Amino acid sequence: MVYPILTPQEAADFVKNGDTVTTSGFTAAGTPKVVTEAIAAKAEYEHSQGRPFKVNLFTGASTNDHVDGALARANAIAMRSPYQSHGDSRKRLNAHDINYFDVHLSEMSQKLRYGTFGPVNVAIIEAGRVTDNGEILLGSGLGMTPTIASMADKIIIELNEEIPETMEGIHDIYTPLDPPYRREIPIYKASDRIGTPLLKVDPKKIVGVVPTKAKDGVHAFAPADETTKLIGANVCQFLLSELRRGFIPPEFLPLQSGVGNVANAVLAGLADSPEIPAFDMYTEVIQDSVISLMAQGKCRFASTCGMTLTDDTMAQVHANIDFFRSRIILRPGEISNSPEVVRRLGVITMNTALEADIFGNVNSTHVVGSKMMNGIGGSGDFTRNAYISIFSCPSSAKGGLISTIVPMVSHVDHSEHSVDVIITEQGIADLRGLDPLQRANRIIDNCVNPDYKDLLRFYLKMSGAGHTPHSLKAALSFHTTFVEHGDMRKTNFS
Ligand code: 0RQ
Repeated sequence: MVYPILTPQEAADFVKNGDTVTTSGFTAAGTPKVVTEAIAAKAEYEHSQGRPFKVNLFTGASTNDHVDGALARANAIAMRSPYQSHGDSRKRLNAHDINYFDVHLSEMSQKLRYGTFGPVNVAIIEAGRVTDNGEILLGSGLGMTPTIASMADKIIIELNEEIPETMEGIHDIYTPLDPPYRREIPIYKASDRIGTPLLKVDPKKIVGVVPTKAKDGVHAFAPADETTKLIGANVCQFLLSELRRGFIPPEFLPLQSGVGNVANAVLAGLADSPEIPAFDMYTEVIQDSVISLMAQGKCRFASTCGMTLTDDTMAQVHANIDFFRSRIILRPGEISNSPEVVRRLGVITMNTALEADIFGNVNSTHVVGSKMMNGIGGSGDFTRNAYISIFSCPSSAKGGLISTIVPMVSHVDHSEHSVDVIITEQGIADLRGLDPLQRANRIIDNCVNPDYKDLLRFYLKMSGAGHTPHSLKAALSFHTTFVEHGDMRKTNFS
């Protein structure tokens, strides 16, 4: 190999204070595992010497403890975008130790290419193989890798022996031209391949290769509990009724599903619904449940940006790679989440809300209006362009102290115009074609936790006139009551 073999520390020496550092991967899948730890150690050393050291960190989506965790703990991040989900980075950005801004995942790569966020100094890319002419076999998540590889001044390769050669052929690397030269992205079904299996980079930019053998280390989800099982069953019941009345065609439509416990339970529910035919997924992340659905023949094909699989499930994929390579495509995030393709394919989208209001606006990101949870991720890319957009969540959180259905959301990520259906363990509110008052009544009747129904009915009655009736004084009373008394049930509108 023509590239120097480096220790993680030697690789970290290429990173300077103020640099913009970017990484491969999407969630923990395909994300670097050792160099960022060494950058964090370097930052801690520099800080101990009284010198500043922070980098801007841009990634495909959330990462892992080695990236967001280590760098946040070392207070080594100046600016961060887009989605993150690590407790340590969440603490830092809510304290403004990190300047965080949230961006739709599909837009991040093009915004970088347009120059919106300045130059890219370093790209750290996990690979299974790199050739002397700069051809790279990538890992289990793509994220923004093609864009950061083309923009970065320096590329550091984490050569991970856990990525088998047989993964070649699963990736589909494609970068659209930028305006005014952009053409359509020629995907007409989830399984269409439009790019190349290997990433080609300028070999002169590769400053070195760091050998590793670390697995993605994805945590298993909690087994579905009664509430998430009921949500899953309600989503399936809704899909089935749409199929029966012919609104979803008999061959079905591609599904997108978010990440997390609720999303996992929904997919498990699909497996248990014999009337729902085998389907394709056009999504950004596949979790263990999708691999089971494929093995059962229920999921025919999945187009995704990352395989966020536990190590055991990843081993199962590697052991049966011919089966899975013909059923999975790994795409860059701007393609897996492309609004153009989502709308063309008629994707049915299923995402999780933190809270929704009685008129159908959804907050996916901010706890009680101000604390960032994770970010909008790809939920906006899919929701806004869906054939049917579904949001689900338990009807209450924190043991009933919080109603997830509120008079007015404390932060808006998805406006009423983009939200078709809300589903909780209580039931289904199909909001399509309803005016705001009708929507409010349907959500209260079908989705609200019994502890909060009377309160919300009272709110609606007291709100008076207008197309979307609100009492501006009382609209955030659920939240202010929670902040003051720790229990939304104590809300008193009078
Ligand atoms: O807190 O962990 O302390 O118990 O929020 O809630 O119900 O376990 O749901 O894990 O699916 O996460 C919206 C955050 C939901 C996620 C969100 C508390 C609750 C719990 C988690 P604990 P659940 P999930 C694909 C698409 C945006 C991005 C997106 C998300 C914790 O789905 O980040 O959709 N979505 N991307 O107790 C205060 C409320 C609450 C609340 C729940 N109203 N107020 N706390 N919680 N509701 C992925 C990518 O883009 C990569």
